[in-house]
Amino acid sequence: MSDPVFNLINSEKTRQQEGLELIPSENYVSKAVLEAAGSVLTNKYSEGYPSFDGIGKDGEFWDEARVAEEQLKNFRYYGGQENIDRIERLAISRACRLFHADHANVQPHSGANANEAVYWAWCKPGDKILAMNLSAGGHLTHGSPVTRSAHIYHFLAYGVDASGDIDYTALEKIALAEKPKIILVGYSAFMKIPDFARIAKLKDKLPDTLFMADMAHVAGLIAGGVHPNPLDFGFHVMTTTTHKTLRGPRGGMILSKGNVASPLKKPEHTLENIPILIDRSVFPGTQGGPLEHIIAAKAVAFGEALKPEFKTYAKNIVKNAKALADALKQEGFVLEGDGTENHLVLVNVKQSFGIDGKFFEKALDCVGLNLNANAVPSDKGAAFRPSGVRLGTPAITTRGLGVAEMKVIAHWMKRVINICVGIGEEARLDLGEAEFAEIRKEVKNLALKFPVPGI
Ligand code: DSN
Repeated sequence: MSDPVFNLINSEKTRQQEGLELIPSENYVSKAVLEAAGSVLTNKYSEGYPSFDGIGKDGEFWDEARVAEEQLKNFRYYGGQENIDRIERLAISRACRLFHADHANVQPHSGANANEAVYWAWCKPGDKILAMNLSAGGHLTHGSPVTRSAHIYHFLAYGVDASGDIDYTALEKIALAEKPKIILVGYSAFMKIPDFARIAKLKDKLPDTLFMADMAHVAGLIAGGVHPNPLDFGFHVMTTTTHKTLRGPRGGMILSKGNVASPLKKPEHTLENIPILIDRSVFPGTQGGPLEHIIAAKAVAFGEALKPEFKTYAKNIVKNAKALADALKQEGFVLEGDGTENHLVLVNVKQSFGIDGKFFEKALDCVGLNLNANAVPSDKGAAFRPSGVRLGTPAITTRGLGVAEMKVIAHWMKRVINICVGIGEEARLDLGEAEFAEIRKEVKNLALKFPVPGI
């Protein structure tokens, strides 16, 4: 193909093969997921939903007669859905099985869209939502003033304590005083396992509050059985992306507990009806046509996550993250929370070596190690010059790297720090060119021993 876009895609393939992806929210999908995402399903409009009576239980195993019967009951605005409906039902039923949900909406284009759809399903403008502070590890869509949601709803924030864990006392105090419509648990830069049982205890005193968990980062760990599932502790709703630890295509999803029924009939506004309220909020509330090629790729990824080998994968992600954390500490890096219980490590580079996170991120790019600069809880503002970097093991574990390689990575990172200290500032990165090139060669040699799947 002559379009220069394809040259750039090939260059990106090379970049992925020759470097190591340490961004904790990225992963490498299988060839099957890639094929589904690049399929002819992109040609199809299918606003609406397939019928889904009983889908969480046996949707995957319907016989032809049942499929034909259900086909007459779909809620689509376009014809020609006989294949699309079956694919979307498969995605829904596999997602329900993976996460013990009564219902799954697999249409959100992203995690941000999924979160907004839940807010819109349960809240009115001005309602209160209690979520984690961005600087403490929360996500932009959890109330950052730069988002649309922050202009619609009234966000309240909790943070972390000195140990780096959730400040549960503050969370409970604010929740009981303010009675928010949503309490949101779930983070983008947090290394501990939330105490879902403790938070869900608040349900007795807050009967009109929706308990929501944004599990985008750890969904694959939940699916793999190495992280608790908030839905098992009485949370009503769980949102996630599908491309992080879950290792599917880029996209979002909403899982919920409650009544599952036709989204055509306006349901009563109750917590039991949250699955139906969510369906109406995704479409037509906040999105148009679903991306059925991506939904097909989600279905394929969920099928992969249901296999026993995914449990081994999830276990290895955590094992590698702990090994990486230990190795970084050995090299003198100061870690927020002093380590990790999941897939992610947050390093306070400023406190460790007097270097800011952005400078270190750019220097690591020079050697083919990719991670991202990130705020740490003690940072005040400074979103573009944070003190930390965030890294994790989902992608490198997919490639097959193990504990021994974690030590090698930590040592490369320390060598890059030494170069940075010598250079003194990001504007002079070119001064380290020769030393960076030497490390880059070592990174490439190791990376090529662990091929990227799907390429
Ligand atoms: N942008 C994602 C992350 O990197 O954590 C969250 O949406």
